[in-house]
Amino acid sequence: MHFAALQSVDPEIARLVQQEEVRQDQCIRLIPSENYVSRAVMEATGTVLTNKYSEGYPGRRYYEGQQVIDQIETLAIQRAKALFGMEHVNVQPYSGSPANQAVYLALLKPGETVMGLSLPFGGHLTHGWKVNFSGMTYRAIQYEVDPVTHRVDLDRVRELALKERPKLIFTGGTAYPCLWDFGGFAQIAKEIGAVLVADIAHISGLVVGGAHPSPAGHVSIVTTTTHKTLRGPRGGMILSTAEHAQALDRAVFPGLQGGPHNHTTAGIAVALKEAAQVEFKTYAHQIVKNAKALANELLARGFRLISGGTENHLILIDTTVAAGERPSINGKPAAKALDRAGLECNYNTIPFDPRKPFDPSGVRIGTPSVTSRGMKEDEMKKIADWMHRALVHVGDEAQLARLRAEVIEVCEAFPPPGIRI
Ligand code: DSN
Repeated sequence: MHFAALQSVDPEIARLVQQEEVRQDQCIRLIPSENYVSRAVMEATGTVLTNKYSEGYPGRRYYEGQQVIDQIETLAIQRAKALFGMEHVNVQPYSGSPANQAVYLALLKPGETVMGLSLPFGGHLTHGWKVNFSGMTYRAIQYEVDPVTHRVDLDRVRELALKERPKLIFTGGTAYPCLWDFGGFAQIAKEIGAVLVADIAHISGLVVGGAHPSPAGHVSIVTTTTHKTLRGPRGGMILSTAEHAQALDRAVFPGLQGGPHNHTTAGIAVALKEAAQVEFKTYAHQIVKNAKALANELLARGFRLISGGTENHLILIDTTVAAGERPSINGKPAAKALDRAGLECNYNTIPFDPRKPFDPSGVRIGTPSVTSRGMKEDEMKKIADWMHRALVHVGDEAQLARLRAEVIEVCEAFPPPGIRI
């Protein structure tokens, strides 16, 4: 892209932005929570909307001059309601953690009980993990996955829920490669009178594209980021039944935040319009097809995958299991070697990990970004092969550089949205 003004005012930052653009273009981005936004989304976020304060909500603001901003926020809300099938939407949370924070503020008093999937088992910090505000402020009960299947076992969740009586139950996570049974959770929540929240940050694009069951009709509250599979700008949303609308809106503003980031709201509105197109359904289904193809190719090369594969966009690999010429390697050095070969991922804990989160046993990969650039099953085979070879040659910089060159050549044929298309 051209940054004429930026180039002239601050060539140092312009150069770094351009370097990042090239980096994103020339590597296989496998971090499952990342994506490439379209040029339209990027244009909407880089506008005069960033100049405006709009504390409050459409029609009820604390600043004048909202003639245009109100229309933008209303469009974003209407589009989200239609796509997700929920009665109420707040598009102002700055991201996923603030969205979840608002849910707590609206529904729980400090010391009351929340239940969520434990972080080292694939959950999220804000679902009650001890070093997060959620675990420090509330009484957090954490469920885990089954040691054999690596799936959430609803019988155990129910047992725990009946014993601990949480007021709030979170579903959702960041490293869970299986489908969520929102209906099953809803029955448990109903039995104990808890409010059920679906944090669909990772899978919201799959949900609107019909590639993952929707939580609508099962849960009272849905939270999501907007920049993962949904392919919007960095932001957050809370969607709910009418019953919780007022409390959630008050929690976001004035409870937690000041003025909404209007340029982000516009970008979210554009992304939601894109997600309503038929092409997005094809995209969402291809993400899952690619993830399954990649998982199968990895299994064929002897990789140990948590849950044995994937049902969504992400794959969790236990890199400590050696196979043939590939040695046992911890997640962190594995992720670093893969990055040097042009395959960007993150190291991650695996269920029942004997190692620490900063040096865990696995890596987490996913297919939203490579699918956005048009890669399909054939390229997944190449990626699995590159991953295998990079981990065979983990300390061999010349081999990693050779792989890097192959990666760049293949990337050249798949222009990423927002960068070359
Ligand atoms: N940081 C996000 C992820 O990578 O999954 C979750 O918030």
